[in-house]
Amino acid sequence: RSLLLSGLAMLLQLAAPAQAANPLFTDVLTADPAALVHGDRVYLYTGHDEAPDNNGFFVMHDWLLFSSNDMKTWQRHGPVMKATDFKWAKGDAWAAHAIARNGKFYFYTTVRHKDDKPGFAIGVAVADSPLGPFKDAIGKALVTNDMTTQTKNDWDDIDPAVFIDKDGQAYLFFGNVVPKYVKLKPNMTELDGEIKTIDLKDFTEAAWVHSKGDIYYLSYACGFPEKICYATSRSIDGPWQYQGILNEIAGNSETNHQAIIEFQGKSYFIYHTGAVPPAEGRPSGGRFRRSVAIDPLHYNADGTLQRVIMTSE
Ligand code: FUB
Repeated sequence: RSLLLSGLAMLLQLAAPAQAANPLFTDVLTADPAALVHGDRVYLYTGHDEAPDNNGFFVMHDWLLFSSNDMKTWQRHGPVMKATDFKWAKGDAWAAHAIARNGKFYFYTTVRHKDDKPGFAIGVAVADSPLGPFKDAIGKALVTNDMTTQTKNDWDDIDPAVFIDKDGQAYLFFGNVVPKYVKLKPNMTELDGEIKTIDLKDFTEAAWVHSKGDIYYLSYACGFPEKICYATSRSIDGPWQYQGILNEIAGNSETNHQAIIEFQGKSYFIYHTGAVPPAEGRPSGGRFRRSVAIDPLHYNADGTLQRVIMTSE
């Protein structure tokens, strides 16, 4: 296909809203969803899997954005940022999370740090609009690997999830194997105090915190291959009570990664799956070729969550 035709096809895709069925998008591979409800729209930020078939690892350069006012029709906005926009990072646009504050939009990301600090780090970028473009807010990592933690795990600073509590205090949750959290200063770009670890059963990665009523929910990828588990607490500082599995292994992707939102009175569980069958002109899914899916989330009267089973719609 000529460059001109490819360019034209891309423009048409950006212009044409997609009608959602699971998985949401089949012509572009999306992973690690993070959704932001702002005004009357949902902004869905995703990672972008570009690994060819049978590749042995992730190939992820940038983050994509989709938005919707009904959770069915999705407008495509294209990439909002790439990992190397952080000058101190060398690539790997892994899981990210966007949040609104102070009339601005903060985008917390997982990226691989340049070789002076090997391993993953968390960056923070800022924009005046949820559509971006996002720019590095501080010119260095917000959380970086110093290899002095007890686990000596150079993936330990991944998968940021920010939560703003009712009193206005913001928290950054993150981690791989060992879940951690830390307060953020009101400017959202500096840590406030020490990083604490959390006692959570079977934690692998992909923390996400939300609240409903008086209950805090901490959902996360557990075990490997990953399921999504969750725990609840009456305080953001824990202790967290394990509540079980929320979503089973997602197709053949081996990882799973969730976002939980409430929009127009309904709750949604947004995650990724590798279960995209091959089709004409469409890449098949897999461990490093994932696709975002959305299903309704239902609460029981006692505040526990009903298990989410992937549907085809
Ligand atoms: O997409 C790369 C990594 O895989 C994410 O950071 C993890 O949560 C897992 O989904």
